[in-house]
Amino acid sequence: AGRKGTESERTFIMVKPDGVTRGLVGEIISRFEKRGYKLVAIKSLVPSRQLAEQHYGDLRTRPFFKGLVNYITSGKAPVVAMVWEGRDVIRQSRAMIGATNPLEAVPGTIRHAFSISIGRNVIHGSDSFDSAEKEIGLWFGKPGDLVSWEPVNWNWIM
Ligand code: RTP
Repeated sequence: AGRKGTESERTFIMVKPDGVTRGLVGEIISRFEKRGYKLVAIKSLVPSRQLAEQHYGDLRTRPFFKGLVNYITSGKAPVVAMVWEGRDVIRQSRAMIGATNPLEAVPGTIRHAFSISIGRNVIHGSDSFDSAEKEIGLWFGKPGDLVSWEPVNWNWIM
C-alpha cells in the first residue's frame, strides 16, 4: 500500500453495486480528488465469486457473508475498484466514508450522505495498512495495474 505514513501511502476503495446503480461514482471520485488524493488505478468489473470471497475472507464466518458475496458478485451492476494515494489516505478515507452502519455515520461522510442500510452502504475502504496491501494486491496485482504519476506543480498543494 505504498509506504505507510508517506505521500505514497495507498488504499483500496470500491464503489459497491448499489453505489454504481445509484450513479454515485462521480460524486465519490470527486470527493477524493478534491481532498487532494491521487487516483493511481481504477476499473469497473463484476467480481468473480473467488475474488469476492478472498476480499471479504475475514468475514467468512459472519452470518451476512454469503449475502454480501452474492450481492457484490450478482452482476446487477459492477463495482468500481480504485486505488488512491496520498498522505494518511488509509485513515482519512475511512473517516470520509463513515461508519459501517450508515445510521451511525457522521453527517458529511459518504455513507451518511447516501445510505440508510448497512447491507447497501455504497462504498468499501481498506481498514488498515495490512488490509490495504492485501486488497490492492488482490484487485490490482498485475505489473502495470498501478500508475504512479506526478501532476505538474503538485508539491505546492501539499
Ligand atoms: P467495508 O469493509 O465494506 O469497508 O465495511 P466495514 O469495514 O465498514 O465493515 P465490515 O465489518 O468489514 O463489513 C463489510 C461489509 O459487510 C456488510 N455488512 N453487513 N448485515 C449486516 O449486519 C452487515 N454487517 C456488515 C457491510 O456492507 C459492510 O460494509
